[in-house]
Amino acid sequence: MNEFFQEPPQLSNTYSGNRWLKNYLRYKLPKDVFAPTHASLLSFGEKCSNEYFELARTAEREKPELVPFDPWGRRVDRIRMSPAWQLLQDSSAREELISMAYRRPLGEYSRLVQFSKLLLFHPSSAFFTCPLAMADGAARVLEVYGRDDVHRDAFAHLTSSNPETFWTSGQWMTERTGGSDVSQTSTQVRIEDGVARLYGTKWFSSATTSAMALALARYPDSPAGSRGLSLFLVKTYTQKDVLNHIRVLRLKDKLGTWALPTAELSLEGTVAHPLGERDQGVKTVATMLNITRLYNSVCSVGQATRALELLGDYSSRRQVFGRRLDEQVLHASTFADEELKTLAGFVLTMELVHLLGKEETKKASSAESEILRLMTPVCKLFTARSAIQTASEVVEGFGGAGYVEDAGVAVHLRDAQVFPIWEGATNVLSLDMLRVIQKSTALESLSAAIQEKLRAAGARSAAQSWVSAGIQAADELGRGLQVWQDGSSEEQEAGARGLAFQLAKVYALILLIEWASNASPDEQNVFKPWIERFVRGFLGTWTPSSREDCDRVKDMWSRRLNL
Ligand code: MFK
Repeated sequence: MNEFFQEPPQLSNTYSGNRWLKNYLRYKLPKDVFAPTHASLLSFGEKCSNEYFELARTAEREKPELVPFDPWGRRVDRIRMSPAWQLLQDSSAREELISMAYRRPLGEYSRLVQFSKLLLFHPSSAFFTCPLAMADGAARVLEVYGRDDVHRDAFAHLTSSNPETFWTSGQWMTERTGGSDVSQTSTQVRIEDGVARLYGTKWFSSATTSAMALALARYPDSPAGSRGLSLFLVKTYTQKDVLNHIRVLRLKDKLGTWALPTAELSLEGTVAHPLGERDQGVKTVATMLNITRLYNSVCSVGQATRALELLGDYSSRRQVFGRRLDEQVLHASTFADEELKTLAGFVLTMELVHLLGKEETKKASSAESEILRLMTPVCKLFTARSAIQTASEVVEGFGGAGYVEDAGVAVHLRDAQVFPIWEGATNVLSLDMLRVIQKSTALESLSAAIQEKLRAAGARSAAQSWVSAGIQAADELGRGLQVWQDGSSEEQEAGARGLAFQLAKVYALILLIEWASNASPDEQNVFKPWIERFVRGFLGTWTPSSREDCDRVKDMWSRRLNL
Protein backbone atom coordinates (compact mmCIF):
# COMPACT_ATOMS: atom_id res chain seq x y z
CA MET A 1 0.00 0.00 0.00
CA ASN A 2 1.33 3.44 -0.93
CA GLU A 3 0.68 5.57 2.15
CA PHE A 4 0.35 9.30 1.58
CA PHE A 5 1.53 12.03 3.95
CA GLN A 6 0.98 15.65 3.00
CA GLU A 7 4.04 17.91 3.13
CA PRO A 8 3.38 20.68 5.69
CA PRO A 9 3.84 24.34 4.73
CA GLN A 10 7.34 25.77 5.26
CA LEU A 11 8.05 29.26 6.50
CA SER A 12 10.95 30.90 4.71
CA ASN A 13 12.70 34.18 5.62
CA THR A 14 9.62 36.30 6.24
CA TYR A 15 11.19 39.42 4.68
CA SER A 16 12.31 37.77 1.43
CA GLY A 17 9.03 35.82 1.39
CA ASN A 18 7.00 39.05 1.52
CA ARG A 19 5.96 39.86 -2.02
CA TRP A 20 5.52 43.61 -1.63
CA LEU A 21 7.53 44.95 1.30
CA LYS A 22 10.99 45.13 -0.29
CA ASN A 23 9.72 46.88 -3.41
CA TYR A 24 7.67 49.30 -1.31
CA LEU A 25 10.63 50.24 0.86
CA ARG A 26 12.84 50.72 -2.20
CA TYR A 27 10.20 53.08 -3.56
CA LYS A 28 9.66 55.01 -0.31
CA LEU A 29 13.10 55.22 1.27
CA PRO A 30 16.04 57.30 0.05
CA LYS A 31 18.76 55.05 -1.46
CA ASP A 32 21.16 55.48 1.45
CA VAL A 33 18.40 54.50 3.88
CA PHE A 34 17.10 51.57 1.83
CA ALA A 35 20.42 49.68 1.55
CA PRO A 36 21.10 49.23 5.30
CA THR A 37 17.40 48.74 5.98
CA HIS A 38 17.25 45.93 3.42
CA ALA A 39 20.26 44.20 4.97
CA SER A 40 18.90 44.52 8.49
CA LEU A 41 15.41 43.28 7.51
CA LEU A 42 16.95 40.25 5.79
CA SER A 43 18.55 39.20 9.02
CA PHE A 44 15.45 40.14 11.06
CA GLY A 45 13.19 38.18 8.67
CA GLU A 46 15.35 35.11 9.23
CA LYS A 47 14.90 35.39 13.00
CA CYS A 48 11.14 35.87 12.58
CA SER A 49 10.90 32.61 10.67
CA ASN A 50 13.03 30.68 13.20
CA GLU A 51 14.04 31.90 16.64
CA TYR A 52 11.16 34.33 17.36
CA PHE A 53 8.60 32.02 15.76
CA GLU A 54 9.70 29.17 18.07
CA LEU A 55 9.54 31.43 21.13
CA ALA A 56 6.03 32.50 20.12
CA ARG A 57 4.84 28.91 19.74
CA THR A 58 6.28 28.05 23.13
CA ALA A 59 4.64 31.08 24.76
CA GLU A 60 1.30 30.05 23.25
CA ARG A 61 1.66 26.49 24.55
CA GLU A 62 2.75 27.60 28.03
CA LYS A 63 -0.22 29.84 28.72
CA PRO A 64 -0.18 32.47 31.48
CA GLU A 65 -1.35 31.21 34.83
CA LEU A 66 -2.61 33.20 37.81
CA VAL A 67 -1.19 32.17 41.17
CA PRO A 68 -3.43 33.98 43.69
CA PHE A 69 -1.77 32.76 46.91
CA ASP A 70 1.69 31.79 48.05
CA PRO A 71 2.14 28.41 49.78
CA TRP A 72 1.54 30.09 53.17
CA GLY A 73 -1.77 31.62 52.26
CA ARG A 74 -0.64 35.15 51.52
CA ARG A 75 -2.45 36.81 48.61
CA VAL A 76 0.22 37.42 45.97
CA ASP A 77 -1.61 37.49 42.59
CA ARG A 78 1.43 36.44 40.60
CA ILE A 79 1.02 35.79 36.92
CA ARG A 80 3.28 32.95 35.85
CA MET A 81 4.47 33.54 32.31
CA SER A 82 6.33 31.31 29.91
CA PRO A 83 10.08 32.12 29.96
CA ALA A 84 9.65 32.51 26.19
CA TRP A 85 7.51 35.61 26.83
CA GLN A 86 10.39 37.29 28.67
CA LEU A 87 12.75 36.34 25.84
CA LEU A 88 10.38 37.97 23.34
CA GLN A 89 10.47 41.11 25.50
CA ASP A 90 14.27 41.07 25.65
CA SER A 91 14.49 40.60 21.88
CA SER A 92 12.05 43.47 21.33
CA ALA A 93 14.38 45.76 23.27
CA ARG A 94 17.51 44.57 21.45
CA GLU A 95 15.81 44.85 18.07
CA GLU A 96 14.89 48.44 18.98
CA LEU A 97 11.25 47.79 18.18
CA ILE A 98 10.24 50.82 20.25
CA SER A 99 13.42 52.80 20.78
CA MET A 100 13.99 53.31 17.05
CA ALA A 101 10.79 55.36 16.87
CA TYR A 102 12.07 57.77 19.53
CA ARG A 103 15.77 57.90 18.69
CA ARG A 104 14.63 58.60 15.12
CA PRO A 105 17.95 57.71 13.49
CA LEU A 106 16.31 57.86 10.04
CA GLY A 107 14.32 61.05 10.63
CA GLU A 108 10.86 60.90 9.08
CA TYR A 109 11.57 57.34 7.84
CA SER A 110 12.21 55.85 11.28
CA ARG A 111 8.57 54.90 11.75
CA LEU A 112 8.44 53.21 8.32
CA VAL A 113 11.39 50.99 9.18
CA GLN A 114 10.08 50.31 12.69
CA PHE A 115 6.66 49.28 11.33
CA SER A 116 8.27 47.09 8.66
CA LYS A 117 9.88 45.19 11.51
CA LEU A 118 6.60 45.02 13.40
CA LEU A 119 4.88 43.68 10.28
CA LEU A 120 7.34 40.78 10.19
CA PHE A 121 7.53 40.33 13.96
CA HIS A 122 3.83 40.31 14.83
CA PRO A 123 2.91 36.79 13.58
CA SER A 124 6.09 35.45 15.20
CA SER A 125 5.49 37.17 18.53
CA ALA A 126 2.42 35.50 20.05
CA PHE A 127 0.95 39.02 20.27
CA PHE A 128 3.88 40.46 22.18
CA THR A 129 3.01 43.32 19.82
CA CYS A 130 0.15 44.16 22.22
CA PRO A 131 2.41 45.29 25.11
CA LEU A 132 4.68 46.86 22.49
CA ALA A 133 1.76 48.86 21.09
CA MET A 134 0.90 50.09 24.56
CA ALA A 135 4.55 50.88 25.33
CA ASP A 136 4.85 52.88 22.13
CA GLY A 137 1.57 54.72 22.69
CA ALA A 138 2.50 55.51 26.30
CA ALA A 139 5.95 56.72 25.22
CA ARG A 140 4.35 59.13 22.76
CA VAL A 141 1.94 60.46 25.41
CA LEU A 142 4.90 60.99 27.75
CA GLU A 143 6.93 62.63 25.01
CA VAL A 144 4.11 65.07 24.25
CA TYR A 145 2.64 65.64 27.73
CA GLY A 146 5.45 64.59 30.12
CA ARG A 147 6.50 67.35 32.54
CA ASP A 148 8.39 65.87 35.50
CA ASP A 149 10.99 63.31 36.57
CA VAL A 150 8.48 60.48 36.95
CA HIS A 151 7.39 61.03 33.35
CA ARG A 152 10.95 61.35 32.09
CA ASP A 153 12.04 58.19 33.92
CA ALA A 154 9.14 56.15 32.50
CA PHE A 155 9.84 57.49 29.00
CA ALA A 156 13.49 56.45 29.30
CA HIS A 157 12.47 52.90 30.28
CA LEU A 158 9.87 52.55 27.52
CA THR A 159 12.32 53.70 24.87
CA SER A 160 15.30 51.71 26.12
CA SER A 161 17.03 49.18 23.86
CA ASN A 162 18.60 47.47 26.87
CA PRO A 163 16.61 44.39 27.99
CA GLU A 164 17.67 45.10 31.60
CA THR A 165 15.91 48.46 31.66
CA PHE A 166 13.21 48.09 28.98
CA TRP A 167 9.60 48.45 30.16
CA THR A 168 6.35 47.76 28.42
CA SER A 169 3.10 49.44 29.40
CA GLY A 170 -0.57 48.64 29.78
CA GLN A 171 -3.56 50.83 28.98
CA TRP A 172 -6.30 50.68 31.58
CA MET A 173 -9.37 52.16 30.03
CA THR A 174 -12.02 49.47 29.62
CA GLU A 175 -14.30 48.81 32.60
CA ARG A 176 -17.28 46.53 33.19
CA THR A 177 -19.47 49.11 31.41
CA GLY A 178 -17.56 48.26 28.22
CA GLY A 179 -14.68 49.42 26.10
CA SER A 180 -16.50 51.65 23.61
CA ASP A 181 -18.22 54.16 25.89
CA VAL A 182 -15.33 55.43 27.96
CA SER A 183 -17.54 58.20 29.40
CA GLN A 184 -18.97 55.69 31.90
CA THR A 185 -15.58 55.13 33.57
CA SER A 186 -16.18 54.75 37.31
CA THR A 187 -12.63 54.40 38.69
CA GLN A 188 -12.23 57.13 41.30
CA VAL A 189 -9.19 59.18 42.27
CA ARG A 190 -8.77 59.99 45.95
CA ILE A 191 -6.05 62.20 47.32
CA GLU A 192 -4.74 60.59 50.51
CA ASP A 193 -1.88 62.30 52.37
CA GLY A 194 -1.13 64.26 49.23
CA VAL A 195 -0.91 61.09 47.10
CA ALA A 196 -3.35 60.25 44.30
CA ARG A 197 -4.78 56.73 44.68
CA LEU A 198 -7.13 54.88 42.32
CA TYR A 199 -10.13 52.78 43.32
CA GLY A 200 -12.12 50.78 40.78
CA THR A 201 -12.10 47.82 38.42
CA LYS A 202 -10.33 47.62 35.08
CA TRP A 203 -11.87 44.90 32.99
CA PHE A 204 -9.48 44.19 30.12
CA SER A 205 -5.82 44.66 30.92
CA SER A 206 -3.73 42.65 28.50
CA ALA A 207 -0.33 43.94 29.50
CA THR A 208 -0.82 42.99 33.14
CA THR A 209 2.78 41.93 33.60
CA SER A 210 4.07 45.24 32.25
CA ALA A 211 5.96 47.57 34.56
CA MET A 212 3.46 50.41 34.16
CA ALA A 213 0.14 51.46 32.68
CA LEU A 214 -1.75 54.57 31.70
CA ALA A 215 -5.13 54.62 33.44
CA LEU A 216 -8.24 56.79 33.19
CA ALA A 217 -10.00 57.79 36.41
CA ARG A 218 -12.31 60.50 37.75
CA TYR A 219 -11.77 62.97 40.60
CA PRO A 220 -14.81 63.06 42.92
CA ASP A 221 -15.59 66.68 42.02
CA SER A 222 -15.10 66.23 38.26
CA PRO A 223 -18.12 66.26 35.95
CA ALA A 224 -19.76 63.06 34.71
CA GLY A 225 -19.03 61.92 31.17
CA SER A 226 -15.78 61.69 29.25
CA ARG A 227 -14.85 65.32 29.90
CA GLY A 228 -14.44 64.61 33.61
CA LEU A 229 -11.76 61.95 33.23
CA SER A 230 -8.06 62.38 33.98
CA LEU A 231 -5.08 60.31 32.92
CA PHE A 232 -2.56 58.73 35.32
CA LEU A 233 0.73 56.91 35.07
CA VAL A 234 0.59 53.85 37.31
CA LYS A 235 3.56 51.69 38.22
CA THR A 236 2.30 48.14 38.43
CA TYR A 237 4.68 47.10 41.23
CA THR A 238 5.89 48.98 44.31
CA GLN A 239 8.81 46.56 44.61
CA LYS A 240 9.79 43.26 43.00
CA ASP A 241 6.74 40.97 42.92
CA VAL A 242 4.67 43.34 45.12
CA LEU A 243 1.72 44.80 43.25
CA ASN A 244 0.80 48.45 43.69
CA HIS A 245 -2.41 47.84 45.69
CA ILE A 246 -3.83 45.85 42.80
CA ARG A 247 -5.73 42.57 42.92
CA VAL A 248 -5.73 40.36 39.84
CA LEU A 249 -9.30 39.05 39.93
CA ARG A 250 -8.84 36.50 37.15
CA LEU A 251 -7.32 35.93 33.75
CA LYS A 252 -9.69 36.04 30.80
CA ASP A 253 -10.45 32.80 28.97
CA LYS A 254 -10.15 34.10 25.40
CA LEU A 255 -10.87 32.81 21.90
CA GLY A 256 -7.31 33.68 20.83
CA THR A 257 -4.19 35.62 21.89
CA TRP A 258 -3.48 32.81 24.36
CA ALA A 259 0.00 33.95 25.37
CA LEU A 260 -1.28 37.36 26.48
CA PRO A 261 -2.08 37.65 30.20
CA THR A 262 -5.36 39.56 29.80
CA ALA A 263 -6.76 40.16 33.27
CA GLU A 264 -9.45 41.81 35.35
CA LEU A 265 -7.90 44.10 37.91
CA SER A 266 -9.21 45.61 41.09
CA LEU A 267 -7.48 48.86 41.98
CA GLU A 268 -7.55 49.21 45.75
CA GLY A 269 -5.67 52.40 46.51
CA THR A 270 -3.21 52.11 43.61
CA VAL A 271 -0.69 54.95 43.78
CA ALA A 272 -0.99 56.99 40.60
CA HIS A 273 0.86 59.90 39.06
CA PRO A 274 -1.08 62.52 37.05
CA LEU A 275 -0.22 62.87 33.37
CA GLY A 276 -1.57 65.71 31.25
CA GLU A 277 -4.21 68.20 32.29
CA ARG A 278 -6.86 67.31 34.81
CA ASP A 279 -10.23 66.35 33.20
CA GLN A 280 -8.54 66.14 29.80
CA GLY A 281 -7.73 62.43 30.13
CA VAL A 282 -9.61 61.25 27.03
CA LYS A 283 -7.96 63.85 24.85
CA THR A 284 -4.55 62.98 26.33
CA VAL A 285 -4.94 59.23 25.93
CA ALA A 286 -6.16 59.73 22.33
CA THR A 287 -2.51 60.28 21.40
CA MET A 288 -1.90 56.72 22.57
CA LEU A 289 -4.96 55.39 20.72
CA ASN A 290 -3.76 56.84 17.44
CA ILE A 291 -0.50 54.90 17.78
CA THR A 292 -2.06 51.65 19.02
CA ARG A 293 -4.60 51.73 16.18
CA LEU A 294 -1.76 51.83 13.66
CA TYR A 295 -0.25 48.85 15.51
CA ASN A 296 -3.59 47.11 15.13
CA SER A 297 -3.39 47.74 11.38
CA VAL A 298 0.18 46.60 10.92
CA CYS A 299 -0.50 43.47 13.00
CA SER A 300 -3.65 42.72 10.98
CA VAL A 301 -1.75 43.04 7.73
CA GLY A 302 1.18 41.02 9.13
CA GLN A 303 -1.14 38.25 10.30
CA ALA A 304 -2.98 38.07 6.95
CA THR A 305 0.32 38.15 5.04
CA ARG A 306 1.71 35.27 7.11
CA ALA A 307 -1.46 33.21 6.59
CA LEU A 308 -1.24 33.80 2.83
CA GLU A 309 2.48 32.93 2.82
CA LEU A 310 1.76 29.60 4.51
CA LEU A 311 -1.04 28.84 2.09
CA GLY A 312 1.16 29.88 -0.85
CA ASP A 313 3.81 27.37 0.15
CA TYR A 314 1.26 24.66 0.92
CA SER A 315 -0.60 25.08 -2.37
CA SER A 316 2.68 24.71 -4.27
CA ARG A 317 3.07 21.24 -2.67
CA ARG A 318 -0.53 20.12 -2.56
CA GLN A 319 -1.82 17.96 -5.44
CA VAL A 320 -5.58 17.65 -5.90
CA PHE A 321 -7.56 16.36 -8.85
CA GLY A 322 -4.28 15.51 -10.56
CA ARG A 323 -2.80 19.03 -10.43
CA ARG A 324 -1.00 21.29 -8.02
CA LEU A 325 -3.44 23.44 -6.09
CA ASP A 326 -1.67 26.67 -7.03
CA GLU A 327 -2.13 25.87 -10.74
CA GLN A 328 -5.92 25.82 -10.45
CA VAL A 329 -7.85 28.87 -11.54
CA LEU A 330 -10.50 28.91 -8.84
CA HIS A 331 -7.82 28.72 -6.17
CA ALA A 332 -5.88 31.54 -7.87
CA SER A 333 -8.90 33.77 -8.16
CA THR A 334 -10.01 33.20 -4.54
CA PHE A 335 -6.62 34.00 -3.09
CA ALA A 336 -5.79 36.80 -5.53
CA ASP A 337 -8.73 38.61 -3.94
CA GLU A 338 -7.36 37.99 -0.45
CA GLU A 339 -3.90 39.13 -1.52
CA LEU A 340 -5.42 42.27 -3.03
CA LYS A 341 -7.28 43.06 0.17
CA THR A 342 -4.09 42.56 2.17
CA LEU A 343 -2.12 44.68 -0.28
CA ALA A 344 -4.69 47.49 0.05
CA GLY A 345 -4.33 47.34 3.85
CA PHE A 346 -0.55 47.28 3.57
CA VAL A 347 -0.28 50.37 1.38
CA LEU A 348 -2.78 52.28 3.51
CA THR A 349 -1.04 51.40 6.75
CA MET A 350 2.43 52.25 5.46
CA GLU A 351 1.27 55.62 4.09
CA LEU A 352 -0.16 56.57 7.48
CA VAL A 353 2.96 55.30 9.25
CA HIS A 354 5.02 57.59 7.01
CA LEU A 355 2.71 60.51 7.84
CA LEU A 356 3.14 59.70 11.54
CA GLY A 357 6.90 59.76 11.08
CA LYS A 358 6.62 63.11 9.33
CA GLU A 359 4.40 64.52 12.06
CA GLU A 360 6.76 63.41 14.80
CA THR A 361 9.73 65.00 13.06
CA LYS A 362 7.75 68.19 12.39
CA LYS A 363 7.81 67.63 8.63
CA ALA A 364 4.08 67.08 8.14
CA SER A 365 1.90 69.85 6.75
CA SER A 366 -1.34 70.60 8.59
CA ALA A 367 -3.19 68.87 5.72
CA GLU A 368 -1.09 65.73 6.22
CA SER A 369 -1.83 65.76 9.95
CA GLU A 370 -5.54 66.02 9.16
CA ILE A 371 -5.31 63.06 6.78
CA LEU A 372 -3.48 61.05 9.43
CA ARG A 373 -6.20 61.80 11.99
CA LEU A 374 -9.06 61.00 9.58
CA MET A 375 -7.59 57.87 8.04
CA THR A 376 -6.17 56.18 11.17
CA PRO A 377 -9.58 54.86 12.37
CA VAL A 378 -10.59 54.16 8.75
CA CYS A 379 -7.44 52.14 8.07
CA LYS A 380 -7.77 50.27 11.37
CA LEU A 381 -11.34 49.20 10.79
CA PHE A 382 -10.56 48.13 7.22
CA THR A 383 -7.42 46.10 7.98
CA ALA A 384 -9.00 44.46 11.05
CA ARG A 385 -12.02 43.10 9.19
CA SER A 386 -9.91 42.15 6.16
CA ALA A 387 -7.56 40.09 8.34
CA ILE A 388 -10.46 37.95 9.57
CA GLN A 389 -11.78 37.38 6.05
CA THR A 390 -8.33 36.43 4.77
CA ALA A 391 -7.55 34.17 7.73
CA SER A 392 -10.92 32.46 7.30
CA GLU A 393 -10.28 31.80 3.58
CA VAL A 394 -6.79 30.51 4.38
CA VAL A 395 -8.13 28.08 7.00
CA GLU A 396 -10.62 26.84 4.40
CA GLY A 397 -7.84 26.66 1.80
CA PHE A 398 -6.03 24.18 4.06
CA GLY A 399 -9.20 22.12 4.47
CA GLY A 400 -9.35 19.93 7.59
CA ALA A 401 -5.67 20.63 8.29
CA GLY A 402 -6.56 24.28 8.72
CA TYR A 403 -9.03 23.43 11.44
CA VAL A 404 -6.71 21.46 13.71
CA GLU A 405 -4.62 23.38 16.19
CA ASP A 406 -1.22 21.77 15.73
CA ALA A 407 -1.02 22.52 12.00
CA GLY A 408 -0.39 26.15 13.03
CA VAL A 409 -3.05 27.64 10.74
CA ALA A 410 -6.14 27.95 12.95
CA VAL A 411 -4.27 30.36 15.23
CA HIS A 412 -4.44 33.00 12.51
CA LEU A 413 -8.23 32.98 12.49
CA ARG A 414 -8.57 32.82 16.29
CA ASP A 415 -6.14 35.68 16.70
CA ALA A 416 -7.46 37.80 13.82
CA GLN A 417 -10.88 38.00 15.48
CA VAL A 418 -9.44 40.28 18.15
CA PHE A 419 -8.42 43.00 15.68
CA PRO A 420 -11.84 44.66 15.24
CA ILE A 421 -12.38 44.50 19.02
CA TRP A 422 -8.96 45.62 20.22
CA GLU A 423 -8.64 49.45 20.27
CA GLY A 424 -12.08 50.35 18.99
CA ALA A 425 -14.82 48.37 17.25
CA THR A 426 -15.71 48.95 13.59
CA ASN A 427 -18.84 50.97 14.30
CA VAL A 428 -17.17 53.06 17.03
CA LEU A 429 -14.34 53.92 14.64
CA SER A 430 -16.85 54.74 11.88
CA LEU A 431 -18.43 57.23 14.29
CA ASP A 432 -14.98 58.62 15.12
CA MET A 433 -14.41 59.18 11.39
CA LEU A 434 -17.81 60.87 11.19
CA ARG A 435 -16.89 63.30 14.00
CA VAL A 436 -13.55 64.14 12.34
CA ILE A 437 -15.34 64.89 9.05
CA GLN A 438 -17.88 67.08 10.83
CA LYS A 439 -15.36 68.95 12.99
CA SER A 440 -12.48 69.55 10.57
CA THR A 441 -11.44 70.07 6.97
CA ALA A 442 -9.80 66.62 6.84
CA LEU A 443 -11.97 65.42 3.96
CA GLU A 444 -11.01 68.44 1.86
CA SER A 445 -7.34 67.80 2.67
CA LEU A 446 -7.69 64.16 1.64
CA SER A 447 -9.44 65.09 -1.57
CA ALA A 448 -6.70 67.61 -2.44
CA ALA A 449 -4.00 65.00 -1.71
CA ILE A 450 -5.76 62.47 -3.95
CA GLN A 451 -5.98 64.99 -6.79
CA GLU A 452 -2.29 65.81 -6.42
CA LYS A 453 -1.22 62.16 -6.36
CA LEU A 454 -3.26 61.44 -9.50
CA ARG A 455 -1.89 64.54 -11.24
CA ALA A 456 1.69 63.47 -10.48
CA ALA A 457 1.01 59.88 -11.57
CA GLY A 458 -0.58 61.22 -14.77
CA ALA A 459 2.60 63.14 -15.56
CA ARG A 460 4.31 59.74 -15.79
CA SER A 461 2.71 58.71 -19.09
CA ALA A 462 2.77 54.91 -18.60
CA ALA A 463 0.15 55.23 -15.90
CA GLN A 464 -2.59 56.98 -17.94
CA SER A 465 -5.25 54.27 -17.84
CA TRP A 466 -4.78 53.72 -14.12
CA VAL A 467 -5.02 57.44 -13.51
CA SER A 468 -8.36 57.60 -15.34
CA ALA A 469 -9.61 54.71 -13.19
CA GLY A 470 -8.42 56.54 -10.06
CA ILE A 471 -10.14 59.76 -11.13
CA GLN A 472 -13.37 57.89 -11.78
CA ALA A 473 -13.24 56.15 -8.36
CA ALA A 474 -12.55 59.43 -6.55
CA ASP A 475 -15.27 61.30 -8.48
CA GLU A 476 -17.85 58.64 -7.73
CA LEU A 477 -17.01 58.72 -4.03
CA GLY A 478 -17.12 62.54 -4.11
CA ARG A 479 -20.66 62.48 -5.59
CA GLY A 480 -21.81 60.05 -2.87
CA LEU A 481 -20.22 62.25 -0.21
CA GLN A 482 -22.14 65.32 -1.38
CA VAL A 483 -25.45 63.52 -0.96
CA TRP A 484 -24.33 62.04 2.37
CA GLN A 485 -23.22 65.38 3.79
CA ASP A 486 -26.64 66.89 3.01
CA GLY A 487 -28.37 64.09 4.94
CA SER A 488 -29.71 64.22 8.50
CA SER A 489 -27.45 63.10 11.34
CA GLU A 490 -29.18 59.71 11.38
CA GLU A 491 -28.69 59.27 7.64
CA GLN A 492 -25.03 60.19 8.05
CA GLU A 493 -24.63 57.70 10.88
CA ALA A 494 -26.34 54.94 8.88
CA GLY A 495 -23.91 55.48 5.99
CA ALA A 496 -20.77 55.94 8.09
CA ARG A 497 -19.58 52.34 8.11
CA GLY A 498 -20.03 51.88 4.36
CA LEU A 499 -18.34 55.21 3.73
CA ALA A 500 -15.37 54.23 5.90
CA PHE A 501 -14.75 51.04 3.92
CA GLN A 502 -15.13 52.84 0.58
CA LEU A 503 -12.82 55.64 1.70
CA ALA A 504 -10.25 53.01 2.64
CA LYS A 505 -10.52 51.30 -0.75
CA VAL A 506 -10.40 54.48 -2.83
CA TYR A 507 -7.40 55.89 -0.94
CA ALA A 508 -5.64 52.51 -1.14
CA LEU A 509 -6.24 52.43 -4.90
CA ILE A 510 -4.77 55.90 -5.32
CA LEU A 511 -1.73 54.95 -3.21
CA LEU A 512 -1.26 51.80 -5.25
CA ILE A 513 -1.44 53.80 -8.49
CA GLU A 514 1.08 56.27 -7.09
CA TRP A 515 3.45 53.44 -6.13
CA ALA A 516 3.01 51.61 -9.45
CA SER A 517 3.51 54.78 -11.49
CA ASN A 518 6.93 55.18 -9.85
CA ALA A 519 7.96 51.62 -10.71
CA SER A 520 10.14 50.36 -13.57
CA PRO A 521 8.36 49.17 -16.77
CA ASP A 522 8.88 45.51 -15.78
CA GLU A 523 7.46 46.12 -12.34
CA GLN A 524 4.53 48.01 -13.85
CA ASN A 525 3.65 44.83 -15.74
CA VAL A 526 3.39 43.07 -12.40
CA PHE A 527 1.22 45.83 -10.92
CA LYS A 528 -1.08 46.08 -13.95
CA PRO A 529 -3.35 43.04 -13.41
CA TRP A 530 -3.59 43.78 -9.67
CA ILE A 531 -4.73 47.34 -10.24
CA GLU A 532 -7.16 46.24 -12.93
CA ARG A 533 -8.63 43.56 -10.65
CA PHE A 534 -8.89 46.16 -7.87
CA VAL A 535 -10.88 48.50 -10.11
CA ARG A 536 -13.05 45.83 -11.75
CA GLY A 537 -13.95 43.81 -8.69
CA PHE A 538 -12.66 44.82 -5.28
CA LEU A 539 -13.43 48.55 -5.42
CA GLY A 540 -17.23 48.19 -5.61
CA THR A 541 -19.45 51.16 -4.83
CA TRP A 542 -20.99 52.90 -1.86
CA THR A 543 -24.44 54.46 -1.74
CA PRO A 544 -25.37 56.83 1.09
CA SER A 545 -28.37 55.78 3.17
CA SER A 546 -31.61 57.67 2.53
CA ARG A 547 -34.32 58.53 5.06
CA GLU A 548 -36.36 55.56 3.72
CA ASP A 549 -33.33 53.21 4.16
CA CYS A 550 -33.00 54.25 7.81
CA ASP A 551 -36.72 53.86 8.54
CA ARG A 552 -36.91 50.53 6.72
CA VAL A 553 -33.94 48.97 8.50
CA LYS A 554 -35.09 50.17 11.92
CA ASP A 555 -38.59 48.85 11.25
CA MET A 556 -37.48 45.45 9.95
CA TRP A 557 -34.99 45.11 12.81
CA SER A 558 -37.61 45.90 15.48
CA ARG A 559 -40.17 43.50 13.96
CA ARG A 560 -37.79 40.64 13.24
CA LEU A 561 -39.26 38.34 15.88
CA ASN A 562 -42.94 39.28 15.45
CA LEU A 563 -44.02 37.03 12.60
C1 MFK B 1 -4.40 42.38 21.73
C2 MFK B 1 -5.42 41.53 22.34
C3 MFK B 1 -6.21 42.10 23.41
C4 MFK B 1 -7.04 41.07 24.10
C5 MFK B 1 -8.45 41.37 24.21
C6 MFK B 1 -8.81 42.81 24.09
C7 MFK B 1 -10.29 43.04 24.11
C8 MFK B 1 -10.60 44.47 23.88
C9 MFK B 1 -10.61 45.29 25.11
C10 MFK B 1 -10.93 46.70 24.83
O1 MFK B 1 -11.87 47.14 25.38
S1 MFK B 1 -9.92 47.65 23.81
C11 MFK B 1 -10.47 49.31 24.04
C12 MFK B 1 -11.52 49.64 23.09
N1 MFK B 1 -12.01 51.01 23.31
C13 MFK B 1 -11.60 52.04 22.56
O2 MFK B 1 -10.76 51.93 21.69
C14 MFK B 1 -12.25 53.37 22.81
C15 MFK B 1 -13.39 53.59 21.85
N2 MFK B 1 -13.90 54.95 21.96
C16 MFK B 1 -13.33 55.98 21.26
O3 MFK B 1 -12.40 55.78 20.49
C17 MFK B 1 -13.89 57.34 21.47
O4 MFK B 1 -13.88 58.00 20.25
C18 MFK B 1 -13.06 58.13 22.53
C19 MFK B 1 -13.18 57.43 23.87
C20 MFK B 1 -11.61 58.26 22.15
C21 MFK B 1 -13.64 59.53 22.64
O5 MFK B 1 -15.03 59.50 22.77
P1 MFK B 1 -15.83 60.56 23.65
O6 MFK B 1 -15.72 60.15 25.05
O7 MFK B 1 -17.24 60.63 23.12
O8 MFK B 1 -15.09 61.96 23.48
P2 MFK B 1 -15.03 62.95 22.22
O9 MFK B 1 -15.90 64.13 22.52
O10 MFK B 1 -15.24 62.27 20.93
O11 MFK B 1 -13.49 63.39 22.31
C22 MFK B 1 -12.97 64.09 23.44
C23 MFK B 1 -11.79 64.91 22.94
O12 MFK B 1 -10.76 64.01 22.50
C24 MFK B 1 -12.13 65.77 21.73
O13 MFK B 1 -11.29 66.91 21.77
P3 MFK B 1 -11.87 68.37 22.15
O14 MFK B 1 -12.16 68.29 23.62
O15 MFK B 1 -10.76 69.33 21.83
O16 MFK B 1 -13.11 68.57 21.31
C25 MFK B 1 -11.70 64.91 20.56
O17 MFK B 1 -11.40 65.65 19.40
C26 MFK B 1 -10.45 64.24 21.13
N3 MFK B 1 -10.23 62.96 20.47
C27 MFK B 1 -11.03 61.87 20.49
N4 MFK B 1 -10.49 60.88 19.79
C28 MFK B 1 -9.32 61.36 19.30
C29 MFK B 1 -9.14 62.68 19.75
N5 MFK B 1 -8.07 63.41 19.44
C30 MFK B 1 -7.12 62.83 18.67
N6 MFK B 1 -7.23 61.58 18.22
C31 MFK B 1 -8.29 60.81 18.51
N7 MFK B 1 -8.37 59.57 18.06
